[in-house]
Amino acid sequence: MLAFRVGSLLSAIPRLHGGLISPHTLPSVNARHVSVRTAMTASDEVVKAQAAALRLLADDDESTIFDRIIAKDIESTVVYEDELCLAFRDVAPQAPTHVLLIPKVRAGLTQIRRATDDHATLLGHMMVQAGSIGVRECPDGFRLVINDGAQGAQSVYHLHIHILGGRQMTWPPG
Ligand code: TR5
Repeated sequence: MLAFRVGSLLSAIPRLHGGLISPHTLPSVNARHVSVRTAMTASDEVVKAQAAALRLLADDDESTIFDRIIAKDIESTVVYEDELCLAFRDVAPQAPTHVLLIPKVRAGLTQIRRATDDHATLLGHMMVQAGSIGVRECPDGFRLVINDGAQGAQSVYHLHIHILGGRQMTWPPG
């Protein structure tokens, strides 16, 4: 039942593209917000709808240090923030620029391997933002990394994209 409701909502959400859209293209769950719609962009509205939908997804795993960073209980150097995601500087940088981009609502995404179709809009949004942050911080190029599991050297079980740059990256990675 829950999966059906969330799936229906997400399939009704238009793709993120940043332009203005008609209120009629938005999910009916937002009907009571009609009065503020005219002042909002499509991405504002879609991002809010996606954040609400993500909050309905199960997330039974233990919270992590990133929840405390999101809640601002622990200080971090934030470089980007919106309704869906937060980017902050890694405390132990592996390159001159090392930013972590995380979803504000984990929604079961302890690891990228747990991604489902319900996360597709969030993950697309995060990739777009990772590219924007990367080019802003490292105009000469950068690397995006997602570690998964023990052999992937994952240490924090809240999905995050590493944005690394500011020096020549080598290949293959270690
Ligand atoms: O190893 P994975 O891919 O899981 O990456 C986790 C990243 O979180 C590492 O690069 C850590 O350096 C980073 N990390 C861990 C903590 C932390 C952090 N970045 C910013 N601020 C942090 N605080 C306050 N505490 C951490 N334990």
